[in-house]
Amino acid sequence: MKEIKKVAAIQDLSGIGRCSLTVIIPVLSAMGVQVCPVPTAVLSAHTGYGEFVMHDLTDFMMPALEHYKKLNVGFDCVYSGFLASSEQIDHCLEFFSAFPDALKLVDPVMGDDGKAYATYTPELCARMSELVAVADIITPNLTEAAILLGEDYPEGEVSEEKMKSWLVRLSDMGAQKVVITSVTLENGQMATVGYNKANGSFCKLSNSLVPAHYSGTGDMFASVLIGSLLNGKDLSAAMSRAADFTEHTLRITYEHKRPWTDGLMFEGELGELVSDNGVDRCVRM
Ligand code: PXL
Repeated sequence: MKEIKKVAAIQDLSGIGRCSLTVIIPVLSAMGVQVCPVPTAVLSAHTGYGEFVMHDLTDFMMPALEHYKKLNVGFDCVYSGFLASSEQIDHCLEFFSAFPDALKLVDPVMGDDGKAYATYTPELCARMSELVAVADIITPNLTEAAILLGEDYPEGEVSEEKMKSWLVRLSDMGAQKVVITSVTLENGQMATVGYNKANGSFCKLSNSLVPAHYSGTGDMFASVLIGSLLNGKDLSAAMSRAADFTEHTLRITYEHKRPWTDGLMFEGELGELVSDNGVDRCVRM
């Protein structure tokens, strides 16, 4: 029997509006990967609803880690995402250092469409670079990449040259592999761009634009990326699989005219993730 890989997912649990753990658990399970949630907060609904109830679980994280150490559990990947307080940065750092052999993926969740999320304080955003410094791979969207680099959010189309320079600068902050999502390149298509410092290669992937935005899209992308990497794909093949499945679910959601807060209608599509198919469509930049 194939070995089942384990991911510690340091993320929130939001009851309504598919994002974070309600996306990560089903997606990675469909890809044959076990998710061990380390909830950072429990919310009635994600912060995009404007009104929500949130229970911060900062005090839960270290006792949970101590328990895992006592149990001697190993993780193949430690994946951090939505955090509820700047103290949780310290706790994530403890998780990363407790499992040195695990793939360290930091999704520096902070905002989208040029704006920070409601609960993200300037202090929390400033400290996100501490996680980026210890990561193997990071997956910011364009907004988060701009925040990490202290740049203005680029409205409209951006040049490949600018994205290459941002990828290198982000990688200089720590991670060997950097992927930036939600980039509009000069051809007007929705692009994902990646950099692998180990061999100095850049790649890009274009997807046709779905003219809408939905919550949890970044969580979908990062989950499929992790599942693909843990199933043995390389960075460009994993980016392709993640971007193509994300586009597929975006399109279905758009056709059903769902409100953006509902997130992606992926449940009927999970079967597509079970088989290990997908074509590497990345091209060199
Ligand atoms: O998908 C990012 C995300 C995760 N978790 C919560 C959020 C958001 C974005 O709004 O509010 C609670």
